[in-house]
Amino acid sequence: MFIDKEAFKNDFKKKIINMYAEDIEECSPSHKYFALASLIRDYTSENWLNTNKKYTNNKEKQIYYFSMEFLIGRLLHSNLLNLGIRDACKEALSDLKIDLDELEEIENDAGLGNGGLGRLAACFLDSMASLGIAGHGNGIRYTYGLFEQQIENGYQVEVPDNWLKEGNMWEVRKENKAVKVNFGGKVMPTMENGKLKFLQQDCETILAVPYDTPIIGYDNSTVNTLRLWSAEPLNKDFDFESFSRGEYSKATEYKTLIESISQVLYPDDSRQEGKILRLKQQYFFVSAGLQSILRRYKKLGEPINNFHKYIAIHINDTHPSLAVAELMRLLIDEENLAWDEAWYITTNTIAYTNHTILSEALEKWPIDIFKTLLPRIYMIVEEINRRFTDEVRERYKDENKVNNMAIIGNGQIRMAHLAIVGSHSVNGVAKLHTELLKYQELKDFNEFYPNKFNNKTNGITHRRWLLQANPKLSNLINETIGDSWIKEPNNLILLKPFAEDYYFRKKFEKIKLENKIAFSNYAKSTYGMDIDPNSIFDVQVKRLHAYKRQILNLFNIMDLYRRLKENPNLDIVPRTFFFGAKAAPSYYLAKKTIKLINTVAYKINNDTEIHGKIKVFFLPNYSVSLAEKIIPCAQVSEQISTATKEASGTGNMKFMMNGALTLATLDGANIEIKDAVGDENIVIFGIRKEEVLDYIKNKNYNSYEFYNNDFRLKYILDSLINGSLGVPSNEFIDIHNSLLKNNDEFFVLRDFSSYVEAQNKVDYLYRNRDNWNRMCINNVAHSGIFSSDNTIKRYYEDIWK
Ligand code: 26W
Repeated sequence: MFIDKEAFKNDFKKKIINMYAEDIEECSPSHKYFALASLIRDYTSENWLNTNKKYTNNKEKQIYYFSMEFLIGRLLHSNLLNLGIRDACKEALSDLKIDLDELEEIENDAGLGNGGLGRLAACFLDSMASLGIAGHGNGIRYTYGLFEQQIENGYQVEVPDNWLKEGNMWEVRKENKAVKVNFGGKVMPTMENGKLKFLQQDCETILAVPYDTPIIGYDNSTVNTLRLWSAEPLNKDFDFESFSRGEYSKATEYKTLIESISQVLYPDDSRQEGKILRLKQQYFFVSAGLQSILRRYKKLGEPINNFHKYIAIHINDTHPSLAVAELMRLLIDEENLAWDEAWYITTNTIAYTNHTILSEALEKWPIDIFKTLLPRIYMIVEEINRRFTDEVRERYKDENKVNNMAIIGNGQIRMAHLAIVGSHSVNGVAKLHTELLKYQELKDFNEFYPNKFNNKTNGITHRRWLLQANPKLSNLINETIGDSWIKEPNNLILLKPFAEDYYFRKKFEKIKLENKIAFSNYAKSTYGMDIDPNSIFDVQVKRLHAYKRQILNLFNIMDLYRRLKENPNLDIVPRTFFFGAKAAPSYYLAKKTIKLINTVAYKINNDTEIHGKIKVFFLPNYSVSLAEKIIPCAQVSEQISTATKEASGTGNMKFMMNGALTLATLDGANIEIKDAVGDENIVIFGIRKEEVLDYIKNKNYNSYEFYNNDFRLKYILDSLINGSLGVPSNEFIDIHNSLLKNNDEFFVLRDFSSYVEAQNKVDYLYRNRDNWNRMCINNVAHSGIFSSDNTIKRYYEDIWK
């Protein structure tokens, strides 16, 4: 898109007057941000309309990505970049004495996700639009996103994330596109024109109102749509009669109850409790999404039997698996299709991605809850299950197998099984993960459906994670190899020869330092942290979870600290360790881990004896926009999960793309990163999948052995409970227990020694700074294959097309 500077300035001034009746001189920075965002949305409206028209006129196949989470972060910067007008805007605003970077900082993050799964959905939206693929998001417009994390006295405190408080300029409320969603009631079989029909009676009907956000492609005039649904009462804001009687809280009770459906994102990935509201959320957005897709489809004038030829629905983990049953319901009850026809369409429309093998994250719903809330859907799931188990029984004559594979079993509905049976493709998110699904976790299903399973290694949008987050490095790349990599990320490989160029290495090093200085200044002014920009920046930012092993990182730090105390002249390269992580509010051990990190950080950072050689910082409220700040200045990327536990990881890709060295176990996509960059450009440690699986199978791991035989571990674990950390001695007893009495589920003690060695190797490698830079440049050069553009092309070719 082209903008004329003077015209833009006029538009902007007018916008401010129109929105706020203010002159630009008296207008607050926040109003300036909103006016700018609103103006940019105006600029995209025509392309948005045209994209939709084009899709309809060409009857292009539409892809709908169903996800409970879209962790998109901020949009102003990326929208300006994708429109190709950021430089022009920046100049024009600077004429008006406005700093664009400052305005961009005002935007609230759309934090509608927990972690990798939600961020992946956001990267996919960017890639689909940028590749000109007709792909759209379908999800929930949570009034509150993932909680805001504050740290008080070292503990995580959760504060509601009221991200919409000041408004959201990107979204458009489409009341005319609202649909109804039914809960509860009972199902009445009746005969209608000689056909059996299932009427839903006495149900509670609520209104789903869509809010659409434009998803702007990079330099291609494509504008796709992220449609997020909000729950509202059908026909009354509040009960006027109750209000007149003076029963004020009763008058609004109903409204509040309905609205609670889209009130808040469940920040809970640690355990599966009785979360009826979460089931409601799932049905709510799945049903609303499918109804609106069906309505649009019918306008094409194609027969319903061709639905799957024009529509692909992708379900992001099991959370939207109700789509299988809801699409069946719509096709049978509303479109009058027979079961077999409806089943053919449904299974050819839906595809499913699995994101975890951790059993506690595989959703299961108690039958009674499910049946009460969704009686008609339950009938359909029962029928799907009956037909499916008949087939399994027929094939294997083995009741054990039937029970293991059934969709309904042990009083529960297994959402993963529903998703597998109801879709034509099931994919894992990295090679190892897919192997584990095919040959371990979902082995029976892979045997039953030999062609359904496939791998699609995750990716990240290089436009946000390099072009936007690291402008200095992007400029250097542009100067060196041109800017073709922005559309063809694989072209980053053209940088490889420059790893051998001394002057290039120096320039690269300088940019890393500048990024580190910029972050240090930011951290000083925002958190009061004193950071030495010349130390190595060693970063672990991700959800807090035992399998991700923040504890292992911390144990090395505690060991290093012990060594420094014994010998203050110990020769190490100064290092700053950064942590950033939110813990699910109900995940007790994760929260204790945050307290432990902060406790150790306090002790180390205030000990003058070690001359500031190491420092530890916990960055509060890790989010997309914080990731954009810390990743470009990171030098060591901590990817240290227990082998087999991290499905893929995507932070690992973001770090390599910004020239950090990966310190990793052979888990998830780390393996593919290692294969891409070569053994000489990565530091690998820890036990491999075989050993992990052996331990689990033979139940012969004993963490006490490591505790008893390694004085370092003994020292560290004892210090957790002997008061030497300066907190009451029972503060960390449960972490201690998890590692010893409960036998260390994630093999932290087993991998400790290997990890310390790997960390020493990092220190050693860094001393040859020139060669270190060479390794880092190689990482950037090989990162293009991890662009989500590549991932999306594979989804498109193998699954959606
Ligand atoms: C119980 C509901 C539930 C379960 C798990 C909600 C949310 C989750 C997670 C937060 C899911 C998640 O983010 N998984 C991550 O997905 C990424 C994208 O595929 C992978 O890279 C990560 O390895 C995986 O942990």
